[in-house]
Amino acid sequence: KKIACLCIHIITGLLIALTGSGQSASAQQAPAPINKPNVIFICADDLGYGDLSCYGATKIKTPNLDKLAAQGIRFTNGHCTSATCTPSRYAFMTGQYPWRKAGTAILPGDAALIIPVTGTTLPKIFQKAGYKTGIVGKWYLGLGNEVAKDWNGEIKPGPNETGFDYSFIFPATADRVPTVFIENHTITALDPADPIAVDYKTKIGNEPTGKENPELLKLQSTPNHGHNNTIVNGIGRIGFMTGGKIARWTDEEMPLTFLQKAKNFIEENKRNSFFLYYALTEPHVPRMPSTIFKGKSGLGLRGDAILQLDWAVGEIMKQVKIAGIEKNTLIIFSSDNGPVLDDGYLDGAVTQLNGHTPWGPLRGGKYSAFEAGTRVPFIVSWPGKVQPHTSGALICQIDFIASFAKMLGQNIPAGEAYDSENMLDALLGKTNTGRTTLVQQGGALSIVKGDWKYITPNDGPANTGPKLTNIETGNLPTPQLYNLKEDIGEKNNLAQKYPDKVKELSALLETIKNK
Ligand code: NG6
Ligand code: CA
Repeated sequence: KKIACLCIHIITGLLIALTGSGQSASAQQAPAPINKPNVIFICADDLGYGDLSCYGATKIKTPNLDKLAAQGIRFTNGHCTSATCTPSRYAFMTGQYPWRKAGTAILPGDAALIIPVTGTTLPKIFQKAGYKTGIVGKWYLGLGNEVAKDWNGEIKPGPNETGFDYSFIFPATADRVPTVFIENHTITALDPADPIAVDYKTKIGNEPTGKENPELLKLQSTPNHGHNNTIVNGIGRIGFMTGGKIARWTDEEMPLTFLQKAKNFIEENKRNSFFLYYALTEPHVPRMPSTIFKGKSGLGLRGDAILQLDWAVGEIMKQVKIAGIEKNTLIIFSSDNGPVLDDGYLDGAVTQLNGHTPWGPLRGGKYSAFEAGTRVPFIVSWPGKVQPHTSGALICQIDFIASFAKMLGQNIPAGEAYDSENMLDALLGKTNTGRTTLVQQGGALSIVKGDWKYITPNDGPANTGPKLTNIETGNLPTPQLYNLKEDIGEKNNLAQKYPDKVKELSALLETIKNK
């Protein structure tokens, strides 16, 4: 009997350790008050405006996100600032347009931290208001003070120094080494006898690479893209790594680990106000979802990854419900940039597209100045508080800082986060009017004002090229002007017809640039 009893204790202890629900009743505080709702920002990676059924997709079904949208606000003019990841994330973290600062473009996987450790950040706004803050998922804003760093010790500064009480991340992208989890400052499950080293310039160690040993790959890299350095889990990566064998995640379990960590964070903090930034990796390359999702969408691994993403969002919604905090939890769902099909691997995204349109009615995609680069799914749900509807308000993730500062009565020091505008009323559906202007960053900068969009002249190629991602960049050596209300697909360049409009918008852009 004693042994049985002990067993039960051990099992309970194990369950608590695994699920993180070990908070004793006496230690519990009151749940988040209604004026300080929990905020969960779920950010997908490379998900397009047309990738969800609630945004018009017919070849794929995303029931959980459809439900989130149906119970909240579905924004049709919601944006990230930039058509790639790092600058978009820099923008919502700092409230500043990324193109103001050099070094905010796509980073190598060993880059140093690019977010200042002093100064306002989105999570710090919540921290100052007494929230517990956490990030789970993709980081990609650099780590440490130097590129050269010891990955085997404490790795900082990083998310914990820029406003997160808790962090469970991978450093860069899933296609870049090191393919490990970092919890707070240290790589998880790292065996000191097998130290890890990373190099982005020259090969280190003696592990096979995609270039030398393509026969070892389970997912072929697309020729010309690279993605042919160290092979991890049968997939060629960008960058070289050696060591840390046990610590490496496999692609199939990595998103599930993130999901569990996100659920734990919700469970552990259900009695106080919290801010969780849950940075999903789907459907970014390499698309290698958990095996139960493989082949389920009929659209190749990209579609399967979207099904997994939708499921994970449903799991978070369930967790919020189980925790009993549905009525005081605001969930935002969006994406860090627009869609891409072939971003480096032969994963069926192109060959099995089957008529799916990840960009919806928009032109371009990831890397593009056209709308599909930065206009992304954007959903806000807060049951009981936010009335379900569709909003055409022009809003951007960069506005989170000023909006939540307003909600929480926090001041932003002068000169900080100054590109962030208070859009709280739009985010909560009290108005369908948003920003009057927004600067968008593809390769070229664009400015939107009202119905008009002006794309600055740019000498870059008009297409990333059929041998690469094959996306229209929006580059043109002459000005482009579109009326988005009449021409959402940006087909009809009106620059010659309305030279005054071009002048007005280009002058306005210069003013904003010089701010
Ligand atoms: C590019 C990679 C692409 C992807 C992207 C970052 C090549 C040819 N392409 O440089 O595969 O990793 O960087 O994507 O290396 S993002 O969504 O994180 O910005
Ligand atoms: Ca991205």
